[in-house]
Amino acid sequence: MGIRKFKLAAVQIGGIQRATPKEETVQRLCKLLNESADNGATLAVFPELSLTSFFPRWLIEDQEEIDSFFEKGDISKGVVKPLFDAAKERGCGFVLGYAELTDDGHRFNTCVLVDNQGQVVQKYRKAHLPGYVEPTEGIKWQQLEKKYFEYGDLGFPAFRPNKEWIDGIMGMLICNDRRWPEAWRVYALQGMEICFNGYNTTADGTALFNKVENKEVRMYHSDLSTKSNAYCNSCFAVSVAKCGVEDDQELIAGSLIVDPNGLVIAQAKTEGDEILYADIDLDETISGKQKMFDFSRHRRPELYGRLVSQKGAIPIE
Ligand code: CDV
Repeated sequence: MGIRKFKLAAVQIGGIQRATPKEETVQRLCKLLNESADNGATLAVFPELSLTSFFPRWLIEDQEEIDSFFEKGDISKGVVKPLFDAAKERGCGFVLGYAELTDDGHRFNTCVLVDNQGQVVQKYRKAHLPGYVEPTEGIKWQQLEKKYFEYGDLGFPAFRPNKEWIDGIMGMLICNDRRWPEAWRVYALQGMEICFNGYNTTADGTALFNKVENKEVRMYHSDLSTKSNAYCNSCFAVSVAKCGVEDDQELIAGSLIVDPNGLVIAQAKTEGDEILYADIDLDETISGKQKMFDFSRHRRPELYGRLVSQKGAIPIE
């Protein structure tokens, strides 16, 4: 058995403005990774769309500008290379969210897990895209993820990185995915022991619901999704925000690290760059997986057919 205990850093970052050059942002992320490593972390988790402002809030018509938000081809080369170099140099891997443009022209809201050797171990593409394809009239901020991205096509692939670094079963989700228990359960059915989720969640909700939602309620929903799914799947969960004011729009903070009981180990206190640390022992997932949530003894898949045969609710008469 390899390394089951390690120090994790959840790296919350404050807003990234539209005008900020990516090189500058990558330097900021490198500094935060170095600080995480200085404090003994061997894995740093960054949020969704960590390289740019949350551009789906705007209807952008200029294709060149749209393209400027995306990373084309191999993420380990080009503008993000210094972060890969830092990971290798410091022996501290990372999870990073970014907008991906594939060589054959597909666009996804993506994240990668990079190990302590600076190698990409796994890629995940956001499955549950919120928002709309078309802009909504009369509102200041849009939610156009369905316009700029395709639905993730990789499913929910659990993975094991190299054992000499961390010997565990991992999964990744992106922002809205955390609200969908099905995604967590598909991972948990592959034995997932820790789940990483980066988010960019707006503090009011106008773009989705055409009404202002209470910020505290939105924070509560974000926490609840992470805690309840960690408990019901007996895994650690790490949810990390890009937060604060970004181009005039407020994003919630509240990044947190949760244990397999759904209890909070660490939670952010600020609405800007802030690193949370936790000593993770993956063996803490075993008890829940062997008792309350021993799937092989207690699940009743023969009764769950609707979960995969039906999409929307069909209310009974
Ligand atoms: N970036 C996101 O996926 N945001 C959604 C909002 C739009 C509901 C979220 O789940 O936080």
